[in-house]
Parts: sequence; C-alpha cells; structure tokens
Amino acid sequence: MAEPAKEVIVFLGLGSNLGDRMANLRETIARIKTLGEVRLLRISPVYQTEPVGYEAQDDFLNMVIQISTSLSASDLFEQTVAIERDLGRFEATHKGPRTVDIDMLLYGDEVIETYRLSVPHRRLLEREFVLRPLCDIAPGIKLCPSGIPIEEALGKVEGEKRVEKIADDVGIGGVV
Ligand code: PH2
Ligand code: MG
Ligand code: MG
Repeated sequence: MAEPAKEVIVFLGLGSNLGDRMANLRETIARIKTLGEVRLLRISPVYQTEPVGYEAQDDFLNMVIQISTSLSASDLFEQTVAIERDLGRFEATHKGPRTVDIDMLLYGDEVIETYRLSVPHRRLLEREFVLRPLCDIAPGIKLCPSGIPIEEALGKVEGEKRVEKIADDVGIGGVV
C-alpha cells in the first residue's frame, strides 16, 4: 500500500498594494484554503508597510500564513502563481504595485534553488515586513539554512523601514 504523503509546514508571505488591499488578502487566503492537499494553520496580523526596493508606489499590506501541505514545493508554487494570476496580478514594473503577491518563505527546512523558485526566500533576512508577521505566528523558529533564531534576524533589520500593525487579523480569525 502507498504511504500517505508526508506533510510539510510551509510559510507564505502575502502582500498587496493595489485596490482593496485587505479584501485582496482575504480572497487570497480563501483561495489557498480551498486548494487540495493544503491545510491552513495560522494567520498573522496585518501590517501596513513602506515599499522596499522600488519606492515610488503605495504602501503595502503584508502578512504571513502557515500551512501544512503534501504538495511538492514546485506544485504549491504553481498553485500560488495561478491564484496571483486569477486575482488580477499585473506587474508593469519589476517589484512594482501588485494586487497580490504570494511568496514561499519557508518549505519545511528545505533549501530549494530552481530557475523559478528559491526557498528560503532570497530576501527573507532583509525584510522586516516579512520577519515581523512570521515571528508573530512562529516565535522561536530557527531560519534555515543558517539556523538563526527569528528574533535575532528581526533585531538586525528592525526600524529600517516603516512597518505598522494595523489589524490583529485580516477578518477571518488568527488561528484556524
Ligand atoms: N514586495 C516587493 C517589493 N517591495 N515592499 C513592501 N513593503 N512589501 C512587499 O510585499 C514588497 C515590497 C516585491 O515582491
Ligand atoms: Mg514579494
Ligand atoms: Mg513574489
């Protein structure tokens, strides 16, 4: 008999800075929730954040969710790209405004480097807008590949850019 597929804990970073940002985040989570082989475990508070990189754009709303999945990283990635596309993501400028951005931050403790996907996310350690909501739902987690505790990683970038909590949850509860 085939063994049941192993479930992996995955953290996804969500961002929006176009249209009704809160509604975009809610809709993204609703879609992720309905994916086969995905269980939604935790939802972080929502932060309003100053744009990083390309700065001539509106503030983002950013948050992180924790899921458990038996999908491979590449299958999960394809599903998240389909959701971004469905929700009307159109990126005229690299790193510019987007309806919704779904980034795979961590896939278990795997290190993945393919043409389309880098996990842990390449800029994870540089971005308070990701580390803060991640720390809210996964305090004490050690970030691979270095094993640096999240609190320490957060301490290194804190205060570089404006990151303000604007809601304890996105309107569908924090822990599922
Ligand atoms: N995403 C980017 C570039 N810059 N800045 C903030 N504050 N939040 C984001 O989600 C974000 C960004 C590219 O994905
Ligand atoms: Mg991104
Ligand atoms: Mg992205």
